[in-house]
Amino acid sequence: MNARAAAERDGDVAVFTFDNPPVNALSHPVRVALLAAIEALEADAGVRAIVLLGAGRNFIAGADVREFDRPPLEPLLPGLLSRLEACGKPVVAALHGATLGGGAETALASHYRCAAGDLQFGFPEVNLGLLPGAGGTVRLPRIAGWQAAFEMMTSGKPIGIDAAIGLGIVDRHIDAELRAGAIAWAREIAASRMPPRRVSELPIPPSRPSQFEEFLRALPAAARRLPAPPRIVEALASAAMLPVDAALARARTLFLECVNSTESRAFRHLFFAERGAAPDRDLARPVNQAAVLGAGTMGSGIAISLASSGIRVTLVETKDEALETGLNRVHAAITAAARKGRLSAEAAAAARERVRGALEFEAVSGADLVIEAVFENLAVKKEVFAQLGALCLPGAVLATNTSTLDVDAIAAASGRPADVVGMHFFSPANVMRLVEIVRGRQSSREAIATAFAVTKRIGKIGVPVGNGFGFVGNRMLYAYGREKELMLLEGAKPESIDKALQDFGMAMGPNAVGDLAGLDIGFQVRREWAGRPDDPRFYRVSDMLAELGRFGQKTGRGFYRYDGPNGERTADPEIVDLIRGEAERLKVKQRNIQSAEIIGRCVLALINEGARILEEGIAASPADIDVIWCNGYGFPRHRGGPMFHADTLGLAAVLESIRGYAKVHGERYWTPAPLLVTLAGANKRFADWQAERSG
Ligand code: T1G
Ligand code: NAD
Repeated sequence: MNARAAAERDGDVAVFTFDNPPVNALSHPVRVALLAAIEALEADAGVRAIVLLGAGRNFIAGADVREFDRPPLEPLLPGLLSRLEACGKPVVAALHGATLGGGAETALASHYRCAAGDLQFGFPEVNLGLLPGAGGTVRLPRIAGWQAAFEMMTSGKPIGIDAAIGLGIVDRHIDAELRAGAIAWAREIAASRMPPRRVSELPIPPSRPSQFEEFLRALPAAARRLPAPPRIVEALASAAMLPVDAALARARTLFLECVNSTESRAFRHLFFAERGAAPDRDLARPVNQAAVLGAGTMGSGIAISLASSGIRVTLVETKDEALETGLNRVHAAITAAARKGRLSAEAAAAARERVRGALEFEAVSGADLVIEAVFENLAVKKEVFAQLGALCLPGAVLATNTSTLDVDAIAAASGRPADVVGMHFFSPANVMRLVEIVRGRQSSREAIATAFAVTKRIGKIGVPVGNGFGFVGNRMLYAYGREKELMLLEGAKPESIDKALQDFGMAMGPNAVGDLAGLDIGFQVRREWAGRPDDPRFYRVSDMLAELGRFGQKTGRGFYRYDGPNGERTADPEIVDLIRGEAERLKVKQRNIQSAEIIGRCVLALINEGARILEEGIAASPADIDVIWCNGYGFPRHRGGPMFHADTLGLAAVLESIRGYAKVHGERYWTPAPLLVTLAGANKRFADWQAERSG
């Protein structure tokens, strides 16, 4: 980061501009420059007031998160902001765009705050497993009260200009040119001889005796188990009970406890992994018109994302009622997004306008990008891509949303494999942020770059993966699911397996996920899977349920029953007998299985398969696997993803456990990946392997 931060004069007002692209993070050079400026400007008789401003799209997006893995360098932010607040001349913070974390704390340490309409003011530290460590827990409640401080700091969600004014955080809305408006106001303040208004000198707002216990109880159970959220409450409680300096010092101590926690390292690992550079950004082709083939579960979701992000979409179907169902789903979702305030009424109307339906295949002929989401059947997809190859514009990118099929075979059928890529969305496609971008043997750099550019434009995270059965996510899912299926046969109940993995932090247990996605989908895929293990126990329980028509939520029964008054999920005693019968038929002895074994077998199966995927180059880095599993499969973010978690456990310990399972359950599924053996033997981590490869 080439940090530039300097003061310039506008008559008797000095303007200090934070200019540290891309987000004006408060990196060490910026802090050094700010401290020097405060001392120089305070001593400069010609200066009567100081304005703080951010260059580019944001004021300040916070502390420099990259610096948290290095020893802290003076001046530290807490002390620097106390020095800013102590400045003898009025300091006006002129806010716009992202004003987050340390940026929000800088604003609160200033004496007056004005802002432009695009303000995003907040404390997202909790998303990084941290707490506001530079005075936010002391200053914000003095202005906005305890409830607002608690909500803003534990949700991590930013607020806009209206709410910021409503809470008294922002004193003045400048809708003209911000810089000029702030300078004029600063001059006004100086002329009025109003003393610097120091927030930390404001009275501590009253709090109820049980205020902070109530806050702790209000935290979701999962948040209570993490380091940061309870410490945010403790820092707020300290601010209510201790003098300012003691409260600031307590917040700093609690911050350091968080920054050194495994959980915060995991969150920070994902923060940067999710912002991995997209390849060949400048090779991306423009996409103004898209077409989506198939208006089913995925096609309609993909169309919603495209239209809501400004891209015109033609939704193509074969049958009238399928098209109508799809279009209704699209319009209903856009209306719901407007109702929830995710889209303004104008944006929703514009998005609806961008979607049109078609029953004739030729409707794809004008598209810059076609995303195919028809039945998961190779013959059907080959037929479709043969037509696309003939009909589409030269240079149009042809993407398939297949979950498991061979992208090279599909590409070959088009006759123009260079234009074909996989764009594997996750259900519901208008909600899930992940897209696996599959490079075929002949996919061009332009086609791949275009897929990444569109993925970013629709607000999703694109991860590059190689072509192979199930790519990265679904291939690992099969290893994870294999173990849960075997443990079902060995006597573990569906609800026990799901509870164990949810306690581990998975967003949802694998049996409940199966019922949600539809057990018929997986059954269909396994039937067509040439590489299916020749083992009668392999996914036998799911196959049996599908054969019995128990597809899950869509049929009211799967691993669970959904026939309660509100369709809620309940355990189904009948399932235990069904499985016992199958276990007897397969001569699988049933026993009591503990949570530790359930978690161990499922998670280590993930890690071992992940190591194989890295060896084969299907994933480019362990971090990519972590992004896929945390954004596509609900792997707990505070564990950083399967590969980061493996490094946390230690690869030697992981290998030893896998060898232990091999002794009990056989080497068929528990042969350790060679990469794992090598790294464990060298006492290295997956992160070291990645660092050596990226030089
Ligand atoms: N530190 C270092 N790098 C950062 C950064 C930060 N705070 N924020 C963003 N970047 C990098 C990012 O890695 C990417 O790099 C580039 O900037 C653009 O980011 C003491 C402890 C501001 C809303 O949590 O939410 O202050 O990939 O792709 O979509 O109490 O970035 O280009 O090399 O996300 O326009 C609290 C984090 C810090 C805000 C812009 N602050 N940032 O979104 O761009 S902790 C945050 C964001 C703290 C104090 C505490 C977003 C954004 P590259 P981007 P964007
Ligand atoms: P779906 O059955 O809900 O929808 C498929 C639609 O394609 C149907 O409406 C059908 O009428 C239409 N269709 C079939 N042939 C067509 C053709 N020649 N032209 C136009 N439309 C045609 O299926 P889905 O769940 O949306 O899955 C679609 C694809 O997405 C599959 O490849 C699947 O593997 C993949 N996928 C599914 C999920 C999921 O969770 N459902 C997740 C990721 C990827």
